[in-house]
Amino acid sequence: MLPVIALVGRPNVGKSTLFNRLTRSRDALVADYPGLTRDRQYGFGRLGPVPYIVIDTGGVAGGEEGINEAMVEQTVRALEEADVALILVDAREGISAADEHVADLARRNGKKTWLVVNKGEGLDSAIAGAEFHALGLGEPIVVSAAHGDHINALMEAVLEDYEPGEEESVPSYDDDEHALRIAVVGRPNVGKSTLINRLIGEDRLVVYDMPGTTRDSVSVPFEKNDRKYELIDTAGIRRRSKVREVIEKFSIVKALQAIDRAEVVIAVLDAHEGVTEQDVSLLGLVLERGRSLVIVTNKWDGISAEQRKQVRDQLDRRLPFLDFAERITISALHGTAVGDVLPAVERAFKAAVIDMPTTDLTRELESAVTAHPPPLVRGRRIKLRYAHQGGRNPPVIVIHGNQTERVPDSYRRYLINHYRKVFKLRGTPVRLQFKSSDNPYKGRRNKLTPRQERRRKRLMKRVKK
Ligand SMILES: Nc1nc2c(ncn2[C@@H]2O[C@H](COP(=O)(O)OP(=O)(O)OP(=O)(O)O)[C@@H](O)[C@H]2O)c(=O)[nH]1
Ligand SMILES: [Mg+2]
Repeated sequence: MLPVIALVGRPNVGKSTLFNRLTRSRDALVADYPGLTRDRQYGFGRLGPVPYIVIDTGGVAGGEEGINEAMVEQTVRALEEADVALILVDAREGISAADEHVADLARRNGKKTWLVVNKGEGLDSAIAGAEFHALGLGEPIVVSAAHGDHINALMEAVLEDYEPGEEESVPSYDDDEHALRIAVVGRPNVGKSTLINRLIGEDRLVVYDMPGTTRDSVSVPFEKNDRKYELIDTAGIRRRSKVREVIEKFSIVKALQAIDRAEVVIAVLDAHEGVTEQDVSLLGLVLERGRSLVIVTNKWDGISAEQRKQVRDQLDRRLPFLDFAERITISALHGTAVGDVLPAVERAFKAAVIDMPTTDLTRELESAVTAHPPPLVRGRRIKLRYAHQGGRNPPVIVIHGNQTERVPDSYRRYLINHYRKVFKLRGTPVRLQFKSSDNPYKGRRNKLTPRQERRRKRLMKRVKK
């Protein structure tokens, strides 16, 4: 499971600025998707070898007088969900009553905490940090979220005890031995458990106990048509026999852990409720994590033709950034169209793990460019020369050329859509990366990546023993 890091602190200390920096690595490629909300409180991140989940708190008004009730509540909730808390304070303003209040909350929570002194650019760390010892939260670490100073060192310390992320091994589509991991996510009561029971088959009753904490999810292995699957259920179902009405507690963190583990995500919406704010942010996070996706709208029975049209319109309007995903309307209760779900999952997975030969990618680049050339920038035309595949699940297409940093978003989208059409990339996000060959030595450094650095350290340790 990914470590969960909460950013807490009084208003205006720079929590959101740090959040953006910590999630940027994952976020960078999301620019190609219009309509995706950027105002997030949860995010995936990875700066060094250990991937993580970050929670931003605040954005709630709290005045001079300290922090208000809503902030306290948000802080406490984030602390509960997190493994580690970063407590932010402001180097320029010194300790305030609100800082002491936050420190108190964190201490009471008992999780591992780090004291982060932000806005420290241009300051001497020892001097800037000194007064914050008084908070009793250990050694202050002075950083600048806005400028990026000491952020890597901070995260290295914070994540030291956690396992580096495994090299993601992407199975091939035809691998019969591989159990395809599917996360079923959605708000409480949208019908996730009913859908899961339907998918697995009526004859098999899903019996498992309530997971220990709200953060655990349960995995349900099953086989269908000679294919192995593992359903990751975030609903927290209880024994059906004992509890008819399932009471769920919605935990975004739990959904994120499941999304991280899965290869394909089934996002379940409720036709009666339409697309809610929570659905939009959860779906944005599926995209951010680069997972292939099937959108299932449940409870399609018993709603009028007019309501159906409304829900369809809402999907178009609110989720333009997910136009690549197949949409299925079902009734999990009656079983209507449930049979369409797994085939759509299969298609999404197939697209996500596709192999695209360099010759085909380059040929298609040429044909796209011929049909509709990239714009002139400062009198020079952007040149796109060749393309190759840079990753799978989701597919990454790397395009080499000149002035590629100037390719407008609209042109990126045009290229993505072209590739989508040609390679039938339905159901999966597609990422474009540009590499400029204006100066082949630019940005190349004789420096180990954090991963290599870590490996080197490990080896050295072993040698010394
Ligand atoms: N000088 C300096 N300013 C910073 C730094 N980090 C953030 N800021 C500024 O501080 C202000 C508040 O930053 P936010 O990231 O919105 O702070 P926040 O803690 O999320 O605030 P709330 O969500 O309202 O509680 C903004 O004007 C930022 O540009 C930094 O490292 N140095
Ligand atoms: Mg904020």
